[in-house]
Amino acid sequence: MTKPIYILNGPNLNRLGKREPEIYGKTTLSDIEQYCRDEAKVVPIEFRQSNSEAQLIDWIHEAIDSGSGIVINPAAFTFTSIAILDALKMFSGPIIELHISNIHKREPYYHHSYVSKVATAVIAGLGAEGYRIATRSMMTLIK
Ligand code: CA2
Repeated sequence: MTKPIYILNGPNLNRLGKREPEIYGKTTLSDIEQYCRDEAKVVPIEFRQSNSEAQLIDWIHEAIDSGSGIVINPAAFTFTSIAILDALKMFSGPIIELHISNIHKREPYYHHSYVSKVATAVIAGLGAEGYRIATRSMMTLIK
């Protein structure tokens, strides 16, 4: 039985499609979940979102025990959370850091990612399509 790919989403991403469509597009997180499931086909996906740092860390621990790969859009925790970095360091499989927007084109406080220190790859600026690409790439990485 293939171990699941964890696709974890951080704070405010549950509001996607509802504001700032010029930056984040009009696609909702539930549309994105469907893109990932369609792309993954028979590979199981654990698609989760939380506004809580502690919850995200608990899910990373779950992935350490039961997951094959982690795709993570940590949202604002990207730039602040050494706790998420520490949790990801314990994961032995591939990690894809994902951002809908190109964080490097934005304000300076979006330029330094802690998560990039442990990411196998980083995707930024491809909009919701980035999730489809991340899912496809993760399936290659876990083979
Ligand atoms: O581009 C991304 O995916 C981000 O990770 C999104 C974060 C931001 O802090 C990062 O710099 C880049 C913010 C997510 C805010 O969520 C929204 C949800 C709906 C509408 C607008 C923002």
